[in-house]
Amino acid sequence: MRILVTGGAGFIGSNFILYMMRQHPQDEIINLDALTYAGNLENLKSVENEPNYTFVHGDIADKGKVDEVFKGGVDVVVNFAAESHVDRSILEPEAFVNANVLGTQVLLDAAKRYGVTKFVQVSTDEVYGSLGETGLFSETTPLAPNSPYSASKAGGDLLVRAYHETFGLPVNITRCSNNYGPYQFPEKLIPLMISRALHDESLPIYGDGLNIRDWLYVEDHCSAIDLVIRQGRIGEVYNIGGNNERTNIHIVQTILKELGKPESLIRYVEDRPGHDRRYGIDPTKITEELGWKPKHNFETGIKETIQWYLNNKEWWTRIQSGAYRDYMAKQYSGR
Ligand code: NAD
Ligand code: TDX
Repeated sequence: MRILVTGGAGFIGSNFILYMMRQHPQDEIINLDALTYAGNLENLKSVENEPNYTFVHGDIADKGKVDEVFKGGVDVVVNFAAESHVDRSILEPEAFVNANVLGTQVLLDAAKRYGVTKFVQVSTDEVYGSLGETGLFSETTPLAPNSPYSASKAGGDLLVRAYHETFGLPVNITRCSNNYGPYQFPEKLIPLMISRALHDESLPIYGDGLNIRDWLYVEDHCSAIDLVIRQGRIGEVYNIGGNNERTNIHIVQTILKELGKPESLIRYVEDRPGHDRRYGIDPTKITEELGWKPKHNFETGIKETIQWYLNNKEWWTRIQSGAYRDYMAKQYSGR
């Protein structure tokens, strides 16, 4: 099987490529990535010379480049490529529409023209909006995105649905909860707080810190996508989550405790505009239909992740370049 992985140099995409090359060494992987600020080929050093791995530098919204890749032969597409950070989408929404909506459409169109056995759209629980104190997101929960990021992901998802209904493209959409683990860019909650705490910098918590996210170790997300590629029923949506709801303040306190740093580093700052209160995934469908089960529990997964960031300081200090510092100044000025 020749699998086109888009966005394979990012956090989940690179974990996915490493996972797939371990699990299915007979498959070929083509990684198409634009190498935005979030893309880092260092994550894939261990496989870059493998004969069944190819990297192509390009934008999924670039028709010519996408055509070139499909001409080489593609059986399955797994679309991770996206602008992925909610705060950046509030500062500059345009890039999100280009990558997440237009980029998805260009890929779908190539998949339709060349023919594929499966197109998997890697989406997010954020397209469902926000939950109150009770209830969980199921696959039939109406889409109600609240940020430019989640709206652009929902736009991509709806195009995937339309290419299935209109053109019969064999698709699946997966909607996963918040991921954590190695290689996550230090703008996202967990690596941001680890890296700042290690430098004894203040830890900015938006609002009252009681917003809830449902956390899943990245490798468990990868195993779910692998199952969906092979066994997912055509045209279906699968929610992915491990029933690990935690408040943001709990996450930050856990990190401080593990690092032996004081809670006095915590700063409550102005809330994120449109901040979703709670996410929670009902994973019954993927569990019962495909037999998926997460392997990592949160308590050990978070400790392993903190240890990874401690062991790989060079990885994240190299990333904290000029562009990262400019973003941090914009995002947290006045907060
Ligand atoms: P990330 O920001 O770490 O990586 C995104 C990757 O996509 C980068 O390598 C970047 O260079 C690449 N990219 C961006 N725009 C591109 C374009 N136009 N063409 C080609 N490549 C492009 O993101 P992530 O956290 O790894 O998320 C991957 C996917 O999973 C996204 O689609 C995201 O919406 C989805 N998702 C993420 C989470 C999470 O918790 N991180 C949860 C659920 C779903
Ligand atoms: O400095 C911060 N302070 C803070 O309180 C940051 C960066 C975040 N937060 C809060 C906001 C959220 O409630 O922590 C929570 C998690 O924030 P993020 O790490 O930015 O993730 P989130 O907004 O939940 O979105 C993530 O999960 C779903 C990914 O970034 C998305 O790509 C994915 O779709």
